[in-house]
Amino acid sequence: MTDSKPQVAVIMGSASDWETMKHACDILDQFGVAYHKQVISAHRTPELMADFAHGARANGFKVIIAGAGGAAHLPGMVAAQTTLPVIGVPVRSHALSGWDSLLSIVQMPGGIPVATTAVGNSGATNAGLLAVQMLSAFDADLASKLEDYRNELKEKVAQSNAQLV
Ligand code: RP5
Repeated sequence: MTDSKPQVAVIMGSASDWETMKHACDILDQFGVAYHKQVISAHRTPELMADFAHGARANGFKVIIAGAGGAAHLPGMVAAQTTLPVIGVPVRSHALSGWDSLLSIVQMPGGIPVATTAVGNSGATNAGLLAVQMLSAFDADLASKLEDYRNELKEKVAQSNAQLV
């Protein structure tokens, strides 16, 4: 995390979500995007959730990443109370392996979008990347870093092919 004003808020329903959500923060660190991270529970701290969502734009955030598991209402309920883009990360649950999380987050009613990622760590990684890509629409330096990132992915595939011989 840099010293500049956070552009991204990474929120999660419980500290138990951190093992997943840290993958989003790792990406933001990698791209030098300042972020704020916080546990906010839709069910256990509904007033805090509402205050956060209503104040998010005024507090300077550009994108919100929200991760939750089980009855994962946090992304949708935050999206209902802000017009900032919200990226929802379904955290893998113990009881239903994240099916519950995914369906809770993805099936939003028309009018209140949540950009839902894959379940678990890769979803959190992609949430970080998607936030960077959103910011890159207005930031040439980030756009350039994203090109480098994609080229590194291609290089890794090429290297993995070389290992097949
Ligand atoms: C959700 O309930 C959280 O997002 C978490 O994924 C799940 C379990 O929370 P804990 O009981 O581990 O705090 O609200």
